[in-house]
This record gives sequence, structure tokens and C-alpha cells, in this order.
Amino acid sequence: MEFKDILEKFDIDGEYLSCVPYGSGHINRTYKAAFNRGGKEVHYILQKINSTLFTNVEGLMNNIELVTEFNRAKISENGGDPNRESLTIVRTKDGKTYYKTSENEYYRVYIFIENAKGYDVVEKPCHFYESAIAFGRFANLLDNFDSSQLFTVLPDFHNTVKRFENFKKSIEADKANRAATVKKEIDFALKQENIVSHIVDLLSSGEIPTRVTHNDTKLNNVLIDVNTDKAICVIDLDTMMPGSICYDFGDSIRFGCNPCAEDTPKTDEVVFSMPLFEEYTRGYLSVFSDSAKKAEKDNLAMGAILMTYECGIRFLSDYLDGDVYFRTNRANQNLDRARTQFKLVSDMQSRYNEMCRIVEKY
Ligand code: ADP
Ligand code: GN1
Ligand code: MG
Repeated sequence: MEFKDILEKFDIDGEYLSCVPYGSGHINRTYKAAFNRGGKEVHYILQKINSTLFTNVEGLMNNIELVTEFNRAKISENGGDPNRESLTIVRTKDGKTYYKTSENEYYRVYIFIENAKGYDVVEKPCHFYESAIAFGRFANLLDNFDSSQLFTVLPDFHNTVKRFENFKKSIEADKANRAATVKKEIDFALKQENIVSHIVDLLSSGEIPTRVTHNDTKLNNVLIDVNTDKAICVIDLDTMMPGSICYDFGDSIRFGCNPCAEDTPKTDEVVFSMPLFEEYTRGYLSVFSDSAKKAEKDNLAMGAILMTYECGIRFLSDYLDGDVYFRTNRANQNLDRARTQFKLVSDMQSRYNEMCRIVEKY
């Protein structure tokens, strides 16, 4: 189906102009659509939902609708602009939150947030600090939301122990016949076995509370105002489900505390940035400290190491499986992503005490 015909199904006022690929997500396919509304060009985000991964699109969209409606009401109460500070679902003409084509493809539309950008690397430290404020506020929002209404979209998403088991299965299966060429990376990852259960154990014993978390808190999932450098809106709400703030904190750290892109082939230029770690910690704990338990704060640094490690083994598993999960547009991209994560893990491990001291400071 043509984009124009798909967009026609949604409740959008205006004449269709164009629809082009947009953004750099690894999971869904995102497009920016333009319409002419009475001489003014207006924009929307069209997303083809990855329904191979998200098998219950109804449940997924229901989660997003519940949380965005709750968020929008709070923003309005505080005098903010809900169309800019929250994702806003545009419904289909028959009132649904998504459209299913006859080829079983699923699409959704959001209001496009103008003059804002999701950054793939930290260009200004204040952006990273701002993203911490935004994710900290989002954690507070979810903390005040009745989470029993939410459906668990991807069970065991950040169960590092299961991720480790799956990684070993990928090595064993060696579907793409690549294991022999990445022995060094595999050995590094296997050697970390003693840390994989750290957070999972604390969650199952209840020492760390299971909260509803965002679960994909990288910098490019926060839109930053291009004029004011302020964080505007937390996006990419597909993975909101039970989790740990240690992992939400950690996912931001693994992505942002690196001067290079996540998939840089120049692994030797990857180095963990302690000043950026401090920026994020300062921002996050300035808004999400009262509700955070001591055991959570004590494990933020460990959350960063483990989240980075987990992402590393996910990338390496996908490389071994033949690049079937994360979108790639060149050879070895998943391998480069894995190498980046492992370099960060090893840097963080050697500076773990310093990281803990920074957390304590804030
Ligand atoms: P994925 O799950 O594939 O990562 P995202 O929902 O994160 O998809 O969207 C991909 C990119 O599209 C984002 O990083 C961001 O740059 C852009 N984007 C998404 N939603 C909006 C929006 N409502 N307004 C403006 N840009 C958006
Ligand atoms: C994926 O969708 P995106 O690009 O924001 C992935 C995350 C990974 C991330 C690595 C549903 O996020 O878990 O941490 O890539 N999302 C899913 O960049 O698997
Ligand atoms: Mg994204």
C-alpha cells in the first residue's frame, strides 16, 4: 500500500504532500509525512510497527494510549503544551489507535514535534543533562500511574540472565557461521558470567523494587528543542513495562557516555566519559531521588555496567544469528555495536568506584 493511502485512513486534515524515512531507530520504520493545511505545511510521524517483535499491537497501543493520556492531562494541569511535551496518537477515521493493512502490516501516526531533535551522540553536555531530567520526570510520572493496567509487551526484556543464556545458544547454533571470527568478543562476554545475575537477583528478592519503566532510555528517545536546548518530550514508548530504574539509568549511560556513535567501527576511540556520567547522574537524581530506594541508588553504577553489557551481548548474538533483530545498513554493524559496548563495560569496570562516588555525591 502507498503511504498516501495508509495516511488517508487516519484522521488528518489537509492535502497529502510527501512521506520520507526519518530518524535512526533500530526497530520500527519511521517516516515524516507532510500535509498542506490551508496553505500551511503540517507534519506527522508515520510508523510501521515491527509486528514480528510486537505481536500484540492492540496491547502495545493500549499501553501507549493509557500513559500518553495520563501524561497529557498532567501537562495540561501544569499549563504546558501536551501536543509538544507528550507523544500524541492520531487515531484512524474509525477511531482506532493503529491501522492494519490487508497484508497484515500495522501503522500508527503521531503528531510531529517540530523544532526538536533526537541526538545519536551527545553534542552538548547540557543535552545529556536535559535528557536525564526528562527521563527522571518520566520515571516520576510512571511512579504515579496505576501500572496494573499495562500489558507486558516483551517479557524478560531486561532479564540479563536470560539474555546471557540466549547468547550462549547463539554461539552454539552459530547460524551465520561467524563465531570463529569473533572469538575475542565472545571470550570477553563469557568471562562476565559472574555479574549477569546481579540486578535480576536483587529484583527477585525484592531488595530493588520492580517498577514500570521506559526500558529504552537512550538519548535519541528524548526530543531536545533545537532553539532552547531543553528536553521536550520522551518518545519511543513501546517498551514501557515492569523493570528497574537501575537499568533505565544504565541504558542512558551506555548510550550517552561515549564520544562516538553506538555503531562506530573505530572502537579504539570509544572511551567512557566520567564528566558525562556526572552530568546525567546530577540531572537524574535532582528529579528522581525522593522516590528512589537506597538499594536502587547503590546499584545505579552497576545498572550502567550491566545494561551496557546486556546490550553488547544482544548485538553480538544478533551478529551471530545473521543480523535478524536490529536493523543494519552495512556489514559488521552489529559487531561494531557489540565492540563499542564491551569497550565501555571494561572502562566502567575499571572506574566503578569513581562512578559510585559520583552517585553518592548527588
Ligand atoms: P524506534 O522504536 O525504531 O527507535 P522511535 O519511536 O524512537 O522508533 O522513532 C524514531 C525516530 O523518529 C526518533 O529517534 C525521533 O528522531 C523521531 N520521532 C519519533 N517520534 C517523533 C515525533 N512525535 N515527533 C518528531 N520526531 C519523532
Ligand atoms: C533498540 O528502537 P530503538 O532503536 O530505540 C532496542 C533497545 C536497544 C537499542 C540499542 C525494542 O531501540 O532495546 O537498547 O535498540 N529496542 C528494542 O540501540 O529491542
Ligand atoms: Mg527509538
